[in-house]
Amino acid sequence: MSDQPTQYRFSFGPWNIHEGADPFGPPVRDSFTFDEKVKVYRELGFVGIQFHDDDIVPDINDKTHAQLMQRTREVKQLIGDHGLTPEIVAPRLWEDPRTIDGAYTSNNSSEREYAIERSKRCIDVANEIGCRNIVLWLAREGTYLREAKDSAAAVGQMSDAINIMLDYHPDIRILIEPKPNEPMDQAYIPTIGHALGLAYASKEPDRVGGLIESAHAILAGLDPSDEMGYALYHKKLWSVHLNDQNGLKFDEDKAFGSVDLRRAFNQVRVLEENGYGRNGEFVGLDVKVMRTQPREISTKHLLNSRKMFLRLLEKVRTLHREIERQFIDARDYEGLDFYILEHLMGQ
Ligand code: XLS
Ligand code: MG
Repeated sequence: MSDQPTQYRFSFGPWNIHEGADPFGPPVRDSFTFDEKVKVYRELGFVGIQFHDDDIVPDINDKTHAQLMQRTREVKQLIGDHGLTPEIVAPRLWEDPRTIDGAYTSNNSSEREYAIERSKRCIDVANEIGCRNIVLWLAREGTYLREAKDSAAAVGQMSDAINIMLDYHPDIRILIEPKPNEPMDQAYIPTIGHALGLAYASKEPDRVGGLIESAHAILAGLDPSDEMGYALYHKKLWSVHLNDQNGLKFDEDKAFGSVDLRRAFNQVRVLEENGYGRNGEFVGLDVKVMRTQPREISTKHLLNSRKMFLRLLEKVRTLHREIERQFIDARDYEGLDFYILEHLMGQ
């Protein structure tokens, strides 16, 4: 296993340190400022930072281009001073009044135009901060009510938007992050297969790939490691958002491995065995701390998720391949099952 990377690089986004508000109640912790958050990355063992465009430039819609660039340069300097690399920038296309009914797939043409303009701003910011990965979490591209939109036309609208972005800047890559629901009842791009369909339909398939979030795959009723394997085969797994999810409910973003250790093990296994990270991909976490956690210890979920990845990596690397092969050859999957369980339990 000597040709495999011993060191993975980890990232998270500023929204992963948060105040604990949920749809039923207000914040329960005081905020950390952006500058305070940036300081804790290295302490927690993270070197990559994931961004939404307005994490970098708050109130982005109200800024002139010059202000946009100025603020971006300040953030670039700040994160650089802390030794952090910007991994991704994602346009936040779901909070503006103009994206109530979708962004690229809104039924209103001026709202669709806003979504394109906002995406271009996001690309300007990404370019200035030195990041070529644009993540599209297509939050509101879907419906509450099937009859409200034309699902075939919607695919064309998303495809057109992707092509416009590719044309807008020759260096960027687009990473589509699928999710089957929430905030929408049904999203148009629920799985990585759908995402990669859009990638191949684009004018430059080499510049469009995917980002898989564990919880999103689970919400789609799928196994995240198989979703990852699918994208890895296509050489289109350009980032991951590891986390965990307790069944089919709201997107919980629980600490990685906290619900299903074996499911987490298999995600680490598929990444490790297929050379994930060798082309500079980060291991991203998209995790939320529990609402009950006091402010001063509200970053433990990040620390623990990273630790869990590394502990499971050890488990992947110390699996006896010969024993595994013998079980597989004998088609003794009961034996293999118990071997894996014992290995995970430390025996
Ligand atoms: C939400 C998504 C979001 C993206 C970035 O469910 O996970 O946080 O990762 O826009
Ligand atoms: Mg995510």
